[in-house]
Amino acid sequence: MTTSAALLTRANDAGLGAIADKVLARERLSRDDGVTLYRSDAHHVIGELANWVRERMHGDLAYFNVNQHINYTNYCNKFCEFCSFDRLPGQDGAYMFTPEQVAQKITEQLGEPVTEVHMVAGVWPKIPYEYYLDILRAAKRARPDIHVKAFTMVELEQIQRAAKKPIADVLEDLKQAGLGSCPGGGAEIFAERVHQKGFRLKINGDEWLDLAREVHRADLHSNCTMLHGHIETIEERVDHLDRLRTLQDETGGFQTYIPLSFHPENNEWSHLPGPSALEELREIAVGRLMLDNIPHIKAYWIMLSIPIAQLALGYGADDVDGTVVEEKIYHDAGATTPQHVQREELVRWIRDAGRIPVERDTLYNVVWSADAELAPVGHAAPVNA
Ligand code: V47
Repeated sequence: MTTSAALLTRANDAGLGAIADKVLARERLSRDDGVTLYRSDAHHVIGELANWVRERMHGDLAYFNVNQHINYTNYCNKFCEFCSFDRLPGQDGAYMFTPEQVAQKITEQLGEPVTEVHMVAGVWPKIPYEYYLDILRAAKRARPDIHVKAFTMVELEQIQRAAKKPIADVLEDLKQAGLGSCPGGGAEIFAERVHQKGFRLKINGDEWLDLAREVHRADLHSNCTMLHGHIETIEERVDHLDRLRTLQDETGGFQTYIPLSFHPENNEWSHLPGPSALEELREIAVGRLMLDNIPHIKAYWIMLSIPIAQLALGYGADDVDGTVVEEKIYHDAGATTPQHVQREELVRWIRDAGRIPVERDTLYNVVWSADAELAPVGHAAPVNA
């Protein structure tokens, strides 16, 4: 770790001295500070500040998991401009897995030490309520000890419509059927201007946050995301982060924040370039600095590429997601990363990045650790907030 004096000098030289003072004193950054961080071109100083916080919280530990993604349908009626994954039933490439097919996908991986299945998909109003319960039950039947992390807030809104009952009852049913936690997608950018321009048929920011609150009230953890690098302004990004932070103060239910880099192929926003590598790293860093109450920042390697995810472990991230197996949302949008890596490869990349690999389960209990003293197996991952 750099000394605080050296870091302060560099931050002062970059015009970020006041922010660095706050970071070192563990003070909360304001919205204006967030705007300053985005406007500054001192990428590496911002990265160093975020790394300082990351090491204060997690030392050199870097988390990964052995997981499997299942995108159970690409039927969708939301027509989001940034999306390359959605199809209408009958359209070329449209699909919807039966509960048996979901079980089959999980059974195919029984030889791998998978601890989590991550299920997200499009939204289709004709899907009956029972289907959602059935795919959860099918997953648990296929692998009873697996943690099912499923359904973004956007899917939950549709599931509640299908159920025609209060969200608290729906969440109770889903838990009974096997739901263990919720992923962080569908948040995009909370600002109403962007919602209207890019994804107006989908729930808006307030609705996403209200549903996340209900999820946390139902004693479920969830993740949170921000889709960046398209038509949003810096102020809208800061607004998004601040609203996540405010809800987290209230509920404490978010485990991980994942900045999602916009991928521009095969969608309505293909004319936009998408974020550069430096912008992706800055997004990780600003997330770490602004979200002082969210324990983990994930560099989702599928989206970032392996080299950028490795760099991100020095820019504020402490997690790289998992082995994944099969991914459609980013690959339909032009991602060129592999869809599957072996557990051992993740371990090697993390070591190459100078960090200590720790395999976690979805709720950040340590499954395996390269340093049993710093992160003992069977215990919750250490966080020094
Ligand atoms: O909700 C869609 C985004 C999300 C594009 O919780 C796009 O651990 C970029 O939720 N370019 C789904 N992004 C992915 C998701 C997720 C991924 C990894 C980990 C976790 C977690 C959650 O992907 C969608 C949307 O925000 N998305 N299209 C695109 N063209």
